[in-house]
Amino acid sequence: MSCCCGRSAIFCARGSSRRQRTTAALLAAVIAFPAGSAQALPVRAERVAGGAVAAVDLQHPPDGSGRLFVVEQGGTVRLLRDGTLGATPFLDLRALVATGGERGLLGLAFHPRYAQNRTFYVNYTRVGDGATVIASFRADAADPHRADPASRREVLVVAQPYENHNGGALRFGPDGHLYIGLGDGGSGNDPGNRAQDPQELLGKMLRIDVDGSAPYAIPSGNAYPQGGGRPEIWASGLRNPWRFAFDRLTGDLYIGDVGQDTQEEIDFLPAGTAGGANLGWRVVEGTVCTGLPGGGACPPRPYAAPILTYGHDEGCSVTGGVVYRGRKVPVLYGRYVYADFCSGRIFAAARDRDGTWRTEVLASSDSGQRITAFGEDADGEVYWTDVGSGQIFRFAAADSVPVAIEYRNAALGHYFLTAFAEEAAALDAGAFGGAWTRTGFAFEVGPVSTRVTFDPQVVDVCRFFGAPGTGPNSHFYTADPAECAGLSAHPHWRFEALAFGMRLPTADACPVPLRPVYRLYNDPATVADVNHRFTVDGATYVAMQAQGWIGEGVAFCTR
Ligand SMILES: [Ca+2]
Repeated sequence: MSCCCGRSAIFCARGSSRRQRTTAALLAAVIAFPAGSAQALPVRAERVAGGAVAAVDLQHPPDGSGRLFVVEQGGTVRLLRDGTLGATPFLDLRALVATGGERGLLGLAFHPRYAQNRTFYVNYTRVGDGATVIASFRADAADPHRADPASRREVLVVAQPYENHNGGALRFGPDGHLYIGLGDGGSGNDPGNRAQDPQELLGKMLRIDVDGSAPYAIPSGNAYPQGGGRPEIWASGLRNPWRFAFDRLTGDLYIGDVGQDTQEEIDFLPAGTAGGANLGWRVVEGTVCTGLPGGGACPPRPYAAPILTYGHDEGCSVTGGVVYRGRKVPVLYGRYVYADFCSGRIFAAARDRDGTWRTEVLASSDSGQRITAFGEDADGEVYWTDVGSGQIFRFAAADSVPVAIEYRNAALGHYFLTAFAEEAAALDAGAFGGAWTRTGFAFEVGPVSTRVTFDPQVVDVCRFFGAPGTGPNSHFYTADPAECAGLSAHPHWRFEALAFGMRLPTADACPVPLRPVYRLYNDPATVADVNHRFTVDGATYVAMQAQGWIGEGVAFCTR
């Protein structure tokens, strides 16, 4: 079996026959939405910088400096500040790194206490034998924009039998331990069955304690505490986990595992997952039994199934991404964004209430991009690297469309919507008694007393607050002028604001391509605290009624 264009994130960047877009076209690039889709999220690509050479990772140090660091495959790490990549590298490992194809300087992770210890870790394939090296460095004590080359310490070296499938990412988990993703060693179909071999580090997710004894200690809770396998192994059955990341809010782990010939997959290990998960390769590729001998039968042996897969009709090499936790694109909040390197598609996935993962195409193959990595800045804004053009992009809200963001206060059992940026910032900062958290639900609205871009027939929505002690403790939103006037005169309800503009439905329906926002409330006869809730999801609307909420029909229409 030949390898590997179509199997790996980087390899296709070299010698790909696929036509590259011109730089001029990319400078004007806006993520292309699928034509005619009413579900498309109002998101666009915003160019941040150009001039990166084979950028494969993008990380920020937790030191309050606001800096971004771009990892270039050839062996350099450069600072990205104010839209410019520094000419002088922060770190230059070109003399140590074997590069080309899937080899190179492949990953960077800052120590959680970087602000104190100036320590970071890199993952590269070394000159000579191409072995994977995990090494630590420190920033120069006198110059925070320069690493001290003399501070290099080898943490771990893993021999590589082939040039491809080196994995490459390394990340600190919420437990403070360093996670290292290693591919199966390469070739095709894992000829050594290494991913299922507990005595091999290849094809695994390792987990080590870099703060224990030097160069590392084995944390408790790895896959083989009683022996029977290498103690560094935390999870097995990976083919080529090129990029993986932890959700900064929840600590959940998402792994993009590059497939062989059939499926690309995203694996999900929620925070608190015990060591020892087996993600299936080479017995299973995505959800498909390969027929190759491995660790057990397929089925019935229970391998951890991916949450998301796609076939090679949509791409050929998954680039695992991150969960968006930024502020600038509310509709992306809580969604896992990832891409396919070959097709240029960008996806955004979220989990429904019933546990089903659903994914939307943010950018079609028209994006023309060759996306190798996603990364976050300190604020949770999400960037990505396009090796085709050497540019770095980030997500931005399309057309500055206002969005109503839903919050929940678990102590009050109370939902709240706001489209005011200042109010959202205050809630995020813990004002109003704290305990308000974003639910991840948001919908597009229009500005007050002006016309929304997507619809001319927009009215202002009144927001009321029912104070505790005088009746139901709740917020209430209505776009009905009669209801607005009536509640304004009511002794319990206090008018707060014109919240946002919305298109009203006609006969409980929204004109295509708009979609409905449903309103529900819970019955004061059955609960102590009365609440209103809005949702754009018809299934949620039905499910909440089954839980006792009273459906009031379509309140607004949104895009
Ligand atoms: Ca798998």
